[in-house]
Amino acid sequence: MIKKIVVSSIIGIVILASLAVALSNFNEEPQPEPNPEFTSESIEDSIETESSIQGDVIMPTKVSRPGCEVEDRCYIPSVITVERGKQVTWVNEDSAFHSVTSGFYDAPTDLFDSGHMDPYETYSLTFDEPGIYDYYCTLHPWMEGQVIVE
Ligand SMILES: [Cu+2]
Repeated sequence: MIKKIVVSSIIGIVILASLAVALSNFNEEPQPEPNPEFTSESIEDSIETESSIQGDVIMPTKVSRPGCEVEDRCYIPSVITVERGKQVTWVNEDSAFHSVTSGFYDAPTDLFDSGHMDPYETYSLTFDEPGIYDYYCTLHPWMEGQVIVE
């Protein structure tokens, strides 16, 4: 009985597979040559999709080495102002880990901590209380930012 079921399901798979091959051949034949313009457009589209992860603050590339703090570009923007109750989303666009951690490296405030964020990971926070919220990266002490909640 079990053998029969196995055999019949194998036959079923073979039939499905040959159907799929036949169908794909059928689809392939009438298709015209790919339009080069269309192809490049769709490549552009996919690139756009990858870099269009929604974020209010970006951790750009190469901030894992000191230097970004000179022009205040470790988080972009380094200061963001939002209305109370609004959400702020950070995106790690670097290839290294980073964090969004409240306070300063030598004076953390324990209000929030993203933990280590992987490349292209996002972290979102909603700020209900007006105030000035300093934050930094636990891995790179020179990375500092600020959220101003009005
Ligand atoms: Cu960092």
